[in-house]
Amino acid sequence: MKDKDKGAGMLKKARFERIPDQKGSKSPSPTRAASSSPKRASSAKMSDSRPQSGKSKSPSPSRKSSAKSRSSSRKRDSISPGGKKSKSPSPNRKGTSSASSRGRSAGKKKVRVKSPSRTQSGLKIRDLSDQGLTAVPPNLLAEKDLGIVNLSGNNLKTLPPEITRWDKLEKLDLSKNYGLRRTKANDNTSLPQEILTLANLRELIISECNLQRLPTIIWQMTNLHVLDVSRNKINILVPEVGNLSNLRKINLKHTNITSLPPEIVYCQDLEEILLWGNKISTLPETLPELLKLKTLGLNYRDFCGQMDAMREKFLNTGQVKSDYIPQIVFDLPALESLDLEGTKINNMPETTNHGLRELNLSRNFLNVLPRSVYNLNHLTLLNLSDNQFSNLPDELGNLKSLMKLRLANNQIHFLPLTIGNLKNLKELDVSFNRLKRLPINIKGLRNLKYLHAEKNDLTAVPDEICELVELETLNLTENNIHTLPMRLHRLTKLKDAHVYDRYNKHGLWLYKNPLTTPPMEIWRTDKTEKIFDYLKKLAIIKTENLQRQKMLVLGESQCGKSTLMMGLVHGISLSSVEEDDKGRKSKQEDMEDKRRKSYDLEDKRRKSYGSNIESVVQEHGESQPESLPLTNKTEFIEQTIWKTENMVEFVINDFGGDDAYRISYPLFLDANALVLLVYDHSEYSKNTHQTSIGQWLDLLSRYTPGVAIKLVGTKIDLCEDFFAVEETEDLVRELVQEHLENYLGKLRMELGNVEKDLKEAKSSSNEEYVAHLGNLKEKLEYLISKPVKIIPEIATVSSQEGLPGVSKLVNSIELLAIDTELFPHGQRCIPDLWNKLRARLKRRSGYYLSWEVVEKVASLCHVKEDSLESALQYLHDIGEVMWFKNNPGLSKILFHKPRLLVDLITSLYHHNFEEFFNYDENKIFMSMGKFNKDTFNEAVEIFVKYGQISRPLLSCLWFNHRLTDCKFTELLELMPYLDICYTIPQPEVPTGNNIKLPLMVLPWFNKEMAENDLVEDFEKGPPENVKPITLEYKFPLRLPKGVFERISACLQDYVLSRIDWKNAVYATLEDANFLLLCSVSDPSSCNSITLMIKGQSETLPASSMRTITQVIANTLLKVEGLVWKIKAPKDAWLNQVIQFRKKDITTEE
Ligand SMILES: Nc1nc2c(ncn2[C@@H]2O[C@H](COP(=O)(O)OP(=O)(O)OP(=O)(O)O)[C@@H](O)[C@H]2O)c(=O)[nH]1
Ligand SMILES: [Mg+2]
Repeated sequence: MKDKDKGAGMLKKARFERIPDQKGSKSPSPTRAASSSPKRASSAKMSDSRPQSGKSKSPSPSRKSSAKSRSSSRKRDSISPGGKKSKSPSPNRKGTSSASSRGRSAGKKKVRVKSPSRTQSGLKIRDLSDQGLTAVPPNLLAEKDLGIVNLSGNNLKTLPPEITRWDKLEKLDLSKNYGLRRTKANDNTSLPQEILTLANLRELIISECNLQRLPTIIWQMTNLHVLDVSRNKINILVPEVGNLSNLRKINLKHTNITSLPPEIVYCQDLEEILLWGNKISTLPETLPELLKLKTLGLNYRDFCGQMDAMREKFLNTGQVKSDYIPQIVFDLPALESLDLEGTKINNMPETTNHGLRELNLSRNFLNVLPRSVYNLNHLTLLNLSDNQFSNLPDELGNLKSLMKLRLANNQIHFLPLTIGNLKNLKELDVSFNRLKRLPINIKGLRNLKYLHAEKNDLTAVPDEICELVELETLNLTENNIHTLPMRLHRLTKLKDAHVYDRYNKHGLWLYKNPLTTPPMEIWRTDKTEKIFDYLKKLAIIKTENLQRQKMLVLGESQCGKSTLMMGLVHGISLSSVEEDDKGRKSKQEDMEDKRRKSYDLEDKRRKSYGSNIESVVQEHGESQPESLPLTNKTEFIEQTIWKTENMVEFVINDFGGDDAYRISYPLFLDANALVLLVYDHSEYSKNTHQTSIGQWLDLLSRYTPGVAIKLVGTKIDLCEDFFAVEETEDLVRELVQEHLENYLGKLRMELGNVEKDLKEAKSSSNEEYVAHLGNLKEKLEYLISKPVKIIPEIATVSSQEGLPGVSKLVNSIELLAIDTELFPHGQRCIPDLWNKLRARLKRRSGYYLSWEVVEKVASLCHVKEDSLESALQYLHDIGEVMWFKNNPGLSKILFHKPRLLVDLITSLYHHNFEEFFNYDENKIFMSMGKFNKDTFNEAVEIFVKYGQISRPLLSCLWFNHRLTDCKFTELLELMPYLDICYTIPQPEVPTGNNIKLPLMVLPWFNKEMAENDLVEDFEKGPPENVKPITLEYKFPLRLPKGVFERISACLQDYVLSRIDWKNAVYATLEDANFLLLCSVSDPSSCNSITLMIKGQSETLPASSMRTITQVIANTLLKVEGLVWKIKAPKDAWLNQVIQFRKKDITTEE
């Protein structure tokens, strides 16, 4: 019998199942078969003393009667295949009648299964069953290489001597040949002597041949592995069966035998003895000698025989002991399945059935189990239903292999707490008991699929049940439950409610409970969605102190992020935008329309977003300035505030996906935020994985380890059909999983390498290098423990009409926001003073506030010094301010109007420079910058090629900000702290031609590559005859985009002069020159950076080295998930000139 998980769990009547053998059995020693061991003698003794044995306690008489009544009530309630109804009101039934009728019709029709024509070993298979043959056809006898011959259902009387030709025959089926009948003991005609020549014959089927005696020749066929003699009324199995020393399976069903000869144990390889359909009264005492016997198929009920009511009553009340099941049954060491259902036992002896996988003790009078049962560590099924148990011991938790535990119809008041240890449990049936509550440890049953707790006294459902995410059925019918846990929606596999699946209650069942939450009109349903929606809403509404949270919307350019935000925030779909367009514009403008459609959408977005962002609008202090041409691509970041209908509030940062903006991402990434990682679901494939999802996971792993990520697939309207959407979803899941495993795999491999290096380094007395490796090891361990958290459920949406999937996404975002495991900071009680602080800070003018001002404002609001940091962190988390607490350069200033910071950066970075720097369309360039077309183009070229911006050009770029000279200078001073640029001091006397003179440099825009011979030039260059010291920074996970450029920007404060390339920096310092070079031409795929440094002489330029390495370290350390290893000469380590920890840079002497 196969173990079917599905449906099996819901069977009302206890069922007993076999699990296929998974254990290999050893062959016995040849001596064992014939020996008469002391054990055999002792088991014989035990059996003799049977009537006196009796260790079990008698069950209390009072329990018995109520057990019976509960049992009968349960039966009344159950649905029978015959169509008996359930007491529960009108539940839905699912496919029951059709299934049964299908079953019946299949039974009538005789289906002939076509057998394969060759065996696995390549021998022929010949099926001549049911052909009315009276003799074996000569052509069959002539055939060679026969492996299997099926002659069943014919009218053969014997086999001819020519069968000797079937020398390779492995299996012979002679069943249902009634002519083989044989009555006399010495009549061998049915099976000729020649059969003994078939040395390869392993399986002989001679069942249902009307034999009264088995042909004696069988007992000489010692090569047989399988012998089936079932359905022949032979009455007795002769001792000669012991000759078949290779026998593995013997089928003796319906043979009228009443016992087995003791000699059966000489068949030491026996794994299976089938005895069903016989009235077995005794078993040989020697049976436990069969060390491989897995299956003993017999009806154990026969042992208790016909029982009168009086005896049954005595057994029920424990006044007599039920010792009629032979002790040897409990001593079969390899037995896998023991079915004692309905054997009326009231005690069970200690067992040594160590191989037991299934134990069915249902429908008995048991109230206690022997201790040895709890040591059966292979047990996968334990059925104790319909007994008299009132409790179960803690040892139940030892049965770690259990997959099915059936305890229905007992009088159990409490489940032991150790039940939570049964990690493999898939089915737990505790219905029809007296449980008042389920233990909280139930949350340990992570694999549980079916939980039946019908008809108990449960007054509540523990919240922990919401952890059982595999649950498909939760039957709580007829209890005393008033409220369902609010997090029940986490049980995503619990989809149906009040339905039947093959006569069994399936899904969530709640009938006959005094439920008020949710109310009846909600819970009476056949889909749990309605119930879950209600509970979700309730959970959100009931969440106290829910603070506004930050949401980062990231993904490839044009994947549909901003369009989705329109749908999410305003319910506006793409088609409604198009409708609006049509209403407003004439036909002649069609061409123009198409060109500008994207701008309108952008305009619309801006307007709608704007209406929601009071604080953001206020930050400008005036209406939106005249805007330069817009495209439908987001420029850097669009910020908006979104409050859902259920009052969950977010500040959304919708990032422009274009590459141009990547350098500034890190400032706005935040590990406390919820990330929506958006990708185009219609275009997703293995090939596009890296660009659409992979690179974003990498980015987040580097900058925000541990961040929570919700994957959102857009444009499902462009997918072929529903199945394509689902298929892609599976692929996304698979590749994302693979991606993260690869990432962790790399970290683990690196950790292994570092540990090895560390061992070697420890013996080299190079302390500084050991410290560097130690740091690296800690970082790797930290990152391994903190991978990004991918929310398992992927949202698939479309921004077309109806916004399919969007409301579900809103729902799941709301739930994520109240998940305290993901966002522990999301619910906190905030002192009123902090809100006062917020208001006062916001009222301040300027782009940022110095720390002194912040402290002053705080003291005015009575926010004490020791809570100022927490207050600012809170305001940062809710998006009201930006405070870079861990950034040494920025930690002492506060961006109290984040929108202004965004605008400042946005004005420098554009994905569409050509469109943007259109001299003819923008009078600003002429009036502000005093450019003519040529000088303008020249200045622009210098900017887009080398990243150098002159003062007039910068004035144009910042035109929107309407800056006074003073403010201009203030911002210019601020910019380098953002690590994206450096400034160049200007001559004190204006030169007049400042149109090309660089004022600010953004290394990100530098497109010029270093020449190949740069290293050689550096080595030969001044000071000559000094060999450079070379340091290599190795990045096993590659350097994220923009990091090299940020190092380049940060070096500016410490160098006297410099030359920049896209992939290199050459600079001079007081006492040294250095060259910093990427390993490959593209810094974004660089896995190592080389630093070459030359002092004035051969001595180490210690001070310069410390400064440069500290600048590099400080920049790299801002990337929390980045790991790097420094390769440097030992001398440099010993002199401690290589900096790798976070430190302020101090210039020596
Ligand atoms: N068919 C279809 N088109 C969509 C959907 N969502 C967005 N689009 C189109 O995809 C294009 C890009 O959409 P955006 O929302 O601007 O993409 P984005 O991800 O914000 O792009 P960036 O701002 O550049 O990062 C636009 O032309 C939209 O009309 C959708 O669900 N279905
Ligand atoms: Mg966008």
